[in-house]
Amino acid sequence: TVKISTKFESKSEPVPDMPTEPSVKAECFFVLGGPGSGKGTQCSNLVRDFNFVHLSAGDLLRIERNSGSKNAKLIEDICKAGKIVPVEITVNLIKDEMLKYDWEKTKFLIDGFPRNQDNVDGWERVLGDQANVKFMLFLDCDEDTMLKRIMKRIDNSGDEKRYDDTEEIARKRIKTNKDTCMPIVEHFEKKGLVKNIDASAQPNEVYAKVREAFGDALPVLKSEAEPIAETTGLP
Ligand code: UP5
Ligand code: MG
Repeated sequence: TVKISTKFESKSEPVPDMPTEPSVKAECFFVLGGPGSGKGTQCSNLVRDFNFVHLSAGDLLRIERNSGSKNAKLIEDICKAGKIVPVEITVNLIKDEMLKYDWEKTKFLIDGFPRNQDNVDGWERVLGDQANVKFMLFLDCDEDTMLKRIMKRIDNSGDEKRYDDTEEIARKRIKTNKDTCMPIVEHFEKKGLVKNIDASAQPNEVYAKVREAFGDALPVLKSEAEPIAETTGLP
């Protein structure tokens, strides 16, 4: 079974050896969009330029699957079916990663989560009191474009291929996106929490719009935070 942190637990007496939970709220941004819409690409751009931490739920699940842990088989089976893994697994992987950083100094990009109502409820249970979700960035892309991009990635990936990157599974992922993820985006949209980006353009054009959507919410530029030391010309 998976250990779930709940609000209920946090009311119990603190256990001396438990790591203390951060006292500040974590500033988070959900990054959603169908398979191949460019979530990973745009988050990488943001991390390259700004002080964000990028947590891809899909990447965390693939690492967990590859670790051979007790949940590995379940994760593999569900991902190969293009379905969504139970939130108890995913949200705890996300939280464990988040706890590695100083929340006072960090802004988190949560890529590919939440994807269904179970995910929304699980986030609320486990991180609802501790995280402040500023908005959801939605990368809007038509399904033909998504599939073409994934097919191209499959062709170019060689030995690095993701185990869920086959045409058949990609089509299932795209269907799940339409059936279960889009209603979640619409739910956030009704609450005025979605920034919608046309993700069908060239990567740099999309990136310009992504930066614009963040506006004042962008953390400091990396070049401002860590000035590059002057080189002496010596090796
Ligand atoms: N590319 C990117 N942008 C482009 C552009 N503007 N123009 C042209 N090409 C562009 O991009 C995909 C490809 O397109 C790349 O080759 C890129 O160069 C090119 P990428 O940035 O990787 O897109 P991304 O949206 O990240 O696509 P990805 O395949 O990662 O999306 P998925 O949503 O399918 O994958 P994810 O890893 O998020 O989830 C995988 C599976 O894990 C899910 O299907 C599900 O089974 C499971 N999962 C859960 O169960 N729960 C979760 O919370 C999360 C995942
Ligand atoms: Mg991705």
